[in-house]
Amino acid sequence: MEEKLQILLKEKFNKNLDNCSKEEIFEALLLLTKEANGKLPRNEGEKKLYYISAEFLIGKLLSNNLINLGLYEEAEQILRKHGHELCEIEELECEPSLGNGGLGRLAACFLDSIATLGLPGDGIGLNYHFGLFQQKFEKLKQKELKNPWITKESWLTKQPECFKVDFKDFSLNAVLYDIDVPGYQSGCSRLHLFDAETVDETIVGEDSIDFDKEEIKKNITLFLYPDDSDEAGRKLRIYQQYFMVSGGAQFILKECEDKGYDLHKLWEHVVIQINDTHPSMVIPEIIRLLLKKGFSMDEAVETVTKTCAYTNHTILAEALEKWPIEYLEEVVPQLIPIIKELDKRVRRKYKDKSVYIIDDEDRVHMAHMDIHYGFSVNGVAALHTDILKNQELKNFYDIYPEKFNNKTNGITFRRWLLHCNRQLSAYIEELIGSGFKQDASQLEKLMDFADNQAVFHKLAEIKREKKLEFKKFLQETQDVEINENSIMDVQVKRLHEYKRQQMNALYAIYKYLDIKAGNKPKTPITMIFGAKAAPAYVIAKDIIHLILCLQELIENDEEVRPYFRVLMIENYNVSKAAKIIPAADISEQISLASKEASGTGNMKFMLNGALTLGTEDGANVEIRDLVGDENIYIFGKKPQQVIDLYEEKGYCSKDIYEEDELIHKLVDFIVGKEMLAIGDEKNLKRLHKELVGKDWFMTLLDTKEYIETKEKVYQDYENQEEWNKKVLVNTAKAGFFSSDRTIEQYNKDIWKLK
Ligand code: Z57
Repeated sequence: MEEKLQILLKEKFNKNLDNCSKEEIFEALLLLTKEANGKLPRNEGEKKLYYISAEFLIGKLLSNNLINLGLYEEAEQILRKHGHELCEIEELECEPSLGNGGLGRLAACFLDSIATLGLPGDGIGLNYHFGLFQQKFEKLKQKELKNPWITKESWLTKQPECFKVDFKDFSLNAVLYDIDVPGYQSGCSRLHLFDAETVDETIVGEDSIDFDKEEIKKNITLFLYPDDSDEAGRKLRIYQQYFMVSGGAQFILKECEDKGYDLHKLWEHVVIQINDTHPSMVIPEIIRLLLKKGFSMDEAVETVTKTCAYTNHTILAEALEKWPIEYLEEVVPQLIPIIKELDKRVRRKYKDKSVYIIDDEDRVHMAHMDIHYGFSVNGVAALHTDILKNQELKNFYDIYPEKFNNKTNGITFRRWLLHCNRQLSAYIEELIGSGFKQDASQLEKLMDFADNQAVFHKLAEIKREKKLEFKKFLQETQDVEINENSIMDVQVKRLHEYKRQQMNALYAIYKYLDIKAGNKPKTPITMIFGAKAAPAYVIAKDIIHLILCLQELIENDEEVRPYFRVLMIENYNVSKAAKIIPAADISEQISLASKEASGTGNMKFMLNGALTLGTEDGANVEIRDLVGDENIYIFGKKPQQVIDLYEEKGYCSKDIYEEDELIHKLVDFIVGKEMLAIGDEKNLKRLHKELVGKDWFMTLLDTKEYIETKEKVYQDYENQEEWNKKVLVNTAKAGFFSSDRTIEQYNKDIWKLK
């Protein structure tokens, strides 16, 4: 490897390992890794999976590729010999921001597991030039900037194929950029990202994310989920989706035909996993293409239905896509007769209006199309699937009980343990051998040490080391100095009212006032937030403002600051997650019960030895079942209680606010004199009004119990022996949440690949 690196450096820059820059080493390593990826055998077989998704939040690739190729240690040693650190080189890589949050990151973990398990399967998505915006804080508010992540030398490899995609008024050529996905000591899968050559990056301003939404040819793959708060934005979303699925469908059929297979037996050679409803137009699109190839409508419908499977990731009504048929008519008129035919077939069979594809207001329910015309519907955690079956999609479950199944999410342990926590990984290996790297369930062997003081001690030492690393990172990047001896209490995830960052902020107010009243915590506490808000989501941005104001208040309060701090990390993303999570003691998973479909951050924290403080929601329920009540902190109203409150309209935040003195005080602090002296009155008052007058996600319902439980967690931390025992149990029981397990289940129940 050393020789190869030297040759590359010589060729490209006329330099060697001793006199080149970090940037040059990065480029040489990238080329070397790409070449190694290219030499891996592609996972192949009679039947192939296509995982279609609008998001693949793959994160930086250099280190993970090196780990999977088995080259990481060697690269590290060679660089060290010449005075360089691989972890510093890694910092130079731009993070591809091709996803928002959980759904996109899940797709990335899945690709890693698919490749690792040797399954024939690829991803299909879009190559957004600026991806998701980059977040800056300015005047205690979020500002959005573009994130140009594609550099001259990159992981993308342009492919020769090209597919014509027709829209109502024009056509575009869909070209493919591929990224190799090496499995862990295994073969290789691929991520295929469609792009258009007409895209023009110059229509976006320097430090902004504004652009002309009507100029589709120039903007189609500029941004992920551009602001969909107005009509032009929503139509652009349809353009993007159709561009992806039409390119994807043509690509899939071509690969199938090129291998000499009969499209009449498509389902024997192809399975398409539809990741949420964003790619749902692939169903009518494949039907359209098959009709053009001479299929009858009955044949085409049957073929598609046997080929497509749908994953649901949310029960939030606003996240279930319903496109006005007139929008579709203006963008992709060729799909309208097919969608109408699919709807007609449903109407012929079923009286129940709630299962129609086109509703009374002429909106197309994408999920309904997926359920009728796919062979599988899965939720992403046991609780979530139960809610789908018994409430949200009950009328569909009654018709198609055999289609419904659960696939509890998972995460790749290559990135979320082997890479982000090399120290913990090495120590685990010392204790139980290296088998857990291939078979995560072997982590269970750690239970043999559940009473071993020396092991607890070492785990605490590793945690402290990770806190120190994180401290150094924050010092260098955000110019703040945290206390490595404090409790790290972390909530990092997209900002959304249902995730209830505002409840955590109310706790911060509680703690601030409590310390002001003279009650100092024994161990100092650092509360860490990290979250991006959708640019058009007003209340989410107000919540960020609240947290930043609290940070400002406490940072300038000498009485409180030594004991309690609130810090918001700027531009939370995959790379930052990999630094924060191993340093965390407490994992905040406090969504309103029933609303978080699964969560995957919860799994990453558990694996890295943070204890969950959470509600009975999503995969938290399964974490609790695995670790037992004594190793997790669960609080709050239960899912069914919450569902009942919604159905009987039984929740009134105003009543709680009026009746509970403490809550009244905490909520009013948001618009009290201290906060108004720091923040923007308009934002703070709007948030206050929202909490008192509406509080759609029932923050005040659980606030009291949350405060009590969190106090208990901090108190328990003081008994380090007991605490570290819980930590050990959490890591030991995390094996179930390996995405290798998830993918094995997808394959066994849905894909049936060899
Ligand atoms: C997204 O990240 C998720 C659901 C969505 O409907 C959209 Br749009 C984006 C998340 C869920 O909120 C998480 O609970 C879940 O763990 C994740 O998808 C992966 O399934």
